[in-house]
Amino acid sequence: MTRPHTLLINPTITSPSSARFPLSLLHLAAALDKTGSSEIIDGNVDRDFITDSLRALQQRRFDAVGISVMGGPQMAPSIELSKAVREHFPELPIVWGGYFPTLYTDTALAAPYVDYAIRGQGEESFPELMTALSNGAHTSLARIGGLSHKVDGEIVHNPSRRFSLADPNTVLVYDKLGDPRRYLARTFLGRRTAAHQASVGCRFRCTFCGVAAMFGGATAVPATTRLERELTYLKYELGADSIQYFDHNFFDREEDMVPLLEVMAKLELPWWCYARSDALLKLSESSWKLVRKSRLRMAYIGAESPSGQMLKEIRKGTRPDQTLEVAELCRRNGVVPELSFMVGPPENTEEETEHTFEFIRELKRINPQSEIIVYVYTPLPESSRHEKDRGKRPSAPLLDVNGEPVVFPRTPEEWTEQRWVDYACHADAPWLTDKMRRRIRDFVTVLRCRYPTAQDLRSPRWAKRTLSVAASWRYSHRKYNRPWELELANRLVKLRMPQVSGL
Ligand code: B12
Ligand code: SF4
Repeated sequence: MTRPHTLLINPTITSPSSARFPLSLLHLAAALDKTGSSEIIDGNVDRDFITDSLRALQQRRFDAVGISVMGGPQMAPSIELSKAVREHFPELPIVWGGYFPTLYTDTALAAPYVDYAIRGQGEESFPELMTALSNGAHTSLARIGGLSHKVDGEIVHNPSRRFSLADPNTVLVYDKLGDPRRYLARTFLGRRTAAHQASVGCRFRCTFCGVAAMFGGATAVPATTRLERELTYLKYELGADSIQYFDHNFFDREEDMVPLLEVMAKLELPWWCYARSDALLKLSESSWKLVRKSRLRMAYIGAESPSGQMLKEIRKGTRPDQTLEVAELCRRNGVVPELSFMVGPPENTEEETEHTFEFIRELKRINPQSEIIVYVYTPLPESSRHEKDRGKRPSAPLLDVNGEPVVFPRTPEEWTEQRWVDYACHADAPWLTDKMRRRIRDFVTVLRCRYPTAQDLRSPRWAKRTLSVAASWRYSHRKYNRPWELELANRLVKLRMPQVSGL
């Protein structure tokens, strides 16, 4: 049996200074290396990643390339890379994995340069696919869970794979990234922040969320030994001084979290995570003690909406009063809550948006340190939801600004159009009028000038202070419209937005 060789590629999505460990590829590499070998090229640090990928393929034998693809700004470079590989190595199989091919499998496979799509987690499906490909055993493809591919021009979806938390039993293969220290970034948390994902998945099924579509309401917590092994390596071998946890929803059941918090309290690395208001409110005082000891600095909480009705419709499972309460709880515990909202929903667009602005003001009164993130509500198409959830509580048909049904792209190329990149980034939606877009932009401009984010380490303090003073009369009198003077000043100072990528 031949040992398959795989080239794993993360197409560029962000700048080298914002690059974090490409955890997807590190996990895949650990799994692939059990039965073969792998190399990683990360387009976030390697700006010539297409040329370098082609060079690697020229110099060494690979059985396939595996490309990690997320909707939004990563689409265009993913297409460019795939086309280049197809042109120069027409026989080489191209495999797409990650959020885009999981949520839009048929769309990914509609492209002539995508041969295989792995839906969901790749640690089991991908090595099985590679073994089948390297042995020419194409008949065994039908048995690979989570695989979608083309048979005689028809797309075939194999059954999904069960959810699992694979432990590679060793520290992730960071050395495959060259010098892993270049991924340690100066952030709000520290001078050398590393990224890590402890638990995987989320047990909630919010209708709009890509995580629910990927995992279908399942979650798994790692063994404490695994967390301790990774953190010890990151702290003592690489010199990391803080951690950004990418867990989809860090605080799950308290009894499961306590052993992890104990490990983290021992290592005392200031941290950031995704969390839910209800989970934080339910945490006992003894667990909060561990949270403080482990130095949680900031928690990203999906507040989504101030409307109880909308929270029910999207199956969020939290209430607006819990959002207000968690802002206060975080204040008492020295944690900055980073609260994200979805404005501009397709129904009651204006009313819901203005209501959200007022609610944000109330949050700022309760805890002025709260960081606020304003997204546009861009639900997933019904076909992208997890198979267990499709058809359950479907949202009303989405209509554009002219009352016509919204038709989602059917090819990867269409997803690179600016309006769809904006949709994937929760920055715009087809039902928004120009007036509404302007209103949202104006509010955000006034808000972020009035309360510059603590994550902005670049702008000088005097500039932030000046902008805050300049914005205060607009903010206090609710005069958000056309803040031309703030836009002008902003162009000079370039304040940063609070965001996952901004950390
Ligand atoms: C780090 C990160 C980023 C980084 C870039 C990551 C990169 N590729 O270099 C940055 C900060 C740039 C980023 C940007 C965006 N992100 Co992002 N990001 C994440 C985050 C926090 C961690 C990703 C990660 O490392 N996961 C850990 C690894 C182990 O899991 P994984 O990536 O899912 O990989 C597994 C599988 O997907 C699969 N797989 C992945 N790749 C491949 C490849 C192959 C070949 C195969 C076979 C399998 C496979 O196997 C892996 C192992 O099981 C996730 C949340 C999360 N926890 O996943 C959000 C997340 C993926 N991002 C998301 C989004 C929406 C975005 C944005 C497009 C929009 C936004 N507003 O945030 C932006 C773009 C914004 C912009 N204007 O640039 C969503 C995706 C949801 C969706 N509907 O698609 C997530 C889930 C966050 C969320 N909760 O909403 N992101
Ligand atoms: S929005 Fe948050 S809580 Fe809801 S499914 Fe997604 S990750 Fe889980």
